[in-house]
Amino acid sequence: TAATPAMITQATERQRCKRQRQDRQRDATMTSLLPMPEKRIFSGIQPTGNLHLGNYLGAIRNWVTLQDDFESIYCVVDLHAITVAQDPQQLRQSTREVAASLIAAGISPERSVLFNQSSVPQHSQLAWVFNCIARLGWLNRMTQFKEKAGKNRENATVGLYSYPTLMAADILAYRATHVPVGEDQKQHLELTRDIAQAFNQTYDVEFFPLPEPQIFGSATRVMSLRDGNSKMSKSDASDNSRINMTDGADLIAQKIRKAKTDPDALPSESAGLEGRAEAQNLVGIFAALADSDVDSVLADFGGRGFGEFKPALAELAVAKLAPMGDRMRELLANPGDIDAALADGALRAEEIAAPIIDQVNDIVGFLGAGAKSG
Ligand code: AQP
Repeated sequence: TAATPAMITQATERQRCKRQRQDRQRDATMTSLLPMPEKRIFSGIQPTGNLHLGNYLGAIRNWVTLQDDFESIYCVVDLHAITVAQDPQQLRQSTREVAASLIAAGISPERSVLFNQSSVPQHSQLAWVFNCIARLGWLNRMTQFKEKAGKNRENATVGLYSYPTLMAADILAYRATHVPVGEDQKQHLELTRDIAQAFNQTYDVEFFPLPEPQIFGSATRVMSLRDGNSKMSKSDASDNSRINMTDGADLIAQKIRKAKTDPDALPSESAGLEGRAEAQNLVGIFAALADSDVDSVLADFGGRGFGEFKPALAELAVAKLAPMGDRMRELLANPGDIDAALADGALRAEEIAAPIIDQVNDIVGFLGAGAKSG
């Protein structure tokens, strides 16, 4: 049978697509890709208030350990902070405080790269490219936006909505392979992997790695001390809901004493914590702080009531957290030193990110300083 005009159009379109694909492949081989890093960590934390026990046990403590085995890049994510209103003076202060907390917790600004996000422009550049890769449908599924925007969704900023594409850019501007986070960030990390894969497919390149989440420890999701069903969070209106890394010994003990519990004694096995959210949370916190596990804690405390358990937990929390609070206050006495450490970190971060973003620009087809392909 003779070819119809529609069939001819389809064949021409297929040939055009094939030619485009070949062109892109040729471009990609002309530009030899930067070698893929084997083990590189990126993680970030917002300067939006006091860091708390959830941030420490879910993320920061693991960051400290991972410094030994990975090339580690840690970032105070001030660009993310302005997705909700911030007072400029307060933002500057919070950025220094978070950096001081990280150093006090054991992040070494020499061994790791520690900086604030807005000092490295490649994060924003890549975020725009990813805004043009990610689909509305993918972002519409993000539960953090729904939680944070709440009922006043129409009034939420576009930045809050596109937060996950900036987070993908934070990680992939360094082609990081591993991302240590708390349980709550798992969905954003899955989106990062989707964006990396979609970029690679769109441009027929194996450029971005699909970063692995690293969610580990006995307290990957620390809950509020006032409600065992909601996450311990910086933005909770009640300061009694969280233990801040800056809280002194007396305040830590007082918050634990006041923590919501139930009237029953602790069980001897973890199955007995089912349906007891507050008890489960406090035992999980104890296990994480003691570098132990829930079963071992219950083996010691099973059959004993909160009247005995809470003072033991308070003593342990004070022993672990109070020295970090003291160290942080010492560091904050010299804000110029913190600024200098962050500025040095930003230079080192940009050294890694700049060639990666040059190559992204080249792959995408932007003409400019970094362009290699003709
Ligand atoms: N409750 C938590 N338990 C375990 N891990 C947690 N993280 C946060 N809360 C908990 C982990 O801390 C890292 C940095 O978090 P972030 O400050 O950048 O963002 P966030 O998750 O939005 O923190 P908050 O406290 O909940 O802030 P607000 O109240 O502003 O929303 C991340 O790795 C996170 O998983």
